[in-house]
Amino acid sequence: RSSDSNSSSKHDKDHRGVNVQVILRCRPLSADEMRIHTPVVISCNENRREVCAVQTIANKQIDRTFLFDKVFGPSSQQKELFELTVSPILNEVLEGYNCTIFAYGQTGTGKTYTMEGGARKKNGEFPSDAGVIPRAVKQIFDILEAQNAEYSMKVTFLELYNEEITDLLAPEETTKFIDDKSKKPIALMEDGKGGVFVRGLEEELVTTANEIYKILEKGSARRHTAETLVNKQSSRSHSIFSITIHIKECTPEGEEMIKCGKLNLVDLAGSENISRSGAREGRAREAGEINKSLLTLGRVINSLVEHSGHVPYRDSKLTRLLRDSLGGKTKTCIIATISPSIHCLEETLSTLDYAHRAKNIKNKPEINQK
Ligand code: ADP
Ligand code: ZZD
Repeated sequence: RSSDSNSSSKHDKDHRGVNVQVILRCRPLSADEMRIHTPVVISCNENRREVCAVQTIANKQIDRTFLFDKVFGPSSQQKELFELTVSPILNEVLEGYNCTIFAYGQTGTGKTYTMEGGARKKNGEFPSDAGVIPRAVKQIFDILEAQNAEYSMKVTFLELYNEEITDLLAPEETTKFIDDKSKKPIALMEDGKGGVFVRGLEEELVTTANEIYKILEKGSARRHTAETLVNKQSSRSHSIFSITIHIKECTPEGEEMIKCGKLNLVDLAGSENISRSGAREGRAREAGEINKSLLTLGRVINSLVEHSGHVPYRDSKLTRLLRDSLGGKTKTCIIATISPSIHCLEETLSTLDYAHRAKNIKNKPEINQK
């Protein structure tokens, strides 16, 4: 067993940082893919945390194996992924850390299934295929209520498409018109402490899980309306849902203390236009499909793992927004999603390479305390 960052002492962590956690999830073949007997080229070994891709070139079989922090095979359930990877992160948020969970992968591999999951049931029941976001919301409230904690919570929900931020929670009247001038101006502002904030972004104070579900419903509806206006927007847009929690606590000396934790849940645009080396020239570029934010994310990851000095955070809105999650004070987890199908092999190898490289990013998490 290699020495993982989580086996090092607290002292070591302070000095060397904590690696970004990288989780790999492979979806099952769809019913259609099964019906036409689509060949499977991926095998997952959850116990060994390995994923193996089998590539046949000129009749030669080449196996490539990748090791991750956790691996979830095609039959993994939503609950299992949540309990093993997200639940521990929520405890850290409640201790006052900022944490970010990204979903990265080709369109159709399960990013949205993983982050959101199945739709809410009409009878108000919690869906068994609910994803990370609704489960995280439920668990945060369950814990806070069990602790009888004094807290306040606010959420934001935004979408980034073509370097433009849309506030999915903006009051109705400001987004009713497609006309740009009638849109509420949203701007990224430097906060003077090396961070950025989104000026004009709606922050909703919430007190129950149900309120958040209603907000997600509102935000989702808006996102889906936009989707019909801009063809296939969703696969090219990034969405960020954030929850900020302030918890009041008393020290053993009876002093009052405020801990503040933030959870960012990020569903990235489909990675299919980004090649292993970064930019994909040719077809995607000609089609104007280069996603500046996704490209810059790749370049930021590269420069962080290669320690190449300048990190190009400022080159895109996504990397400006999530700067602290990439080499900063936030704890970060990337869930990379892949398909088992032979037809996706090239993109799958690209995702496996990308995700595997991201394991080398180190952050320096700090508790926010006042
Ligand atoms: P993406 O967001 O990456 O484009 P989706 O989340 O829309 O992909 O997933 C594509 C399809 O595959 C959906 O029909 C989804 O329900 C299904 N799917 C994805 N991952 C899984 C999984 N782990 N188990 C079962 N079905 C899945
Ligand atoms: N993936 C589903 C949304 C869809 O695209 O319809 S599931 C969860 C996180 C972020 C946004 C939406 C949701 C989702 C939902 C479903 C239907 C209406 C609103 C929101 C959801 C699922 C279970 C519990 C809460 C929210």
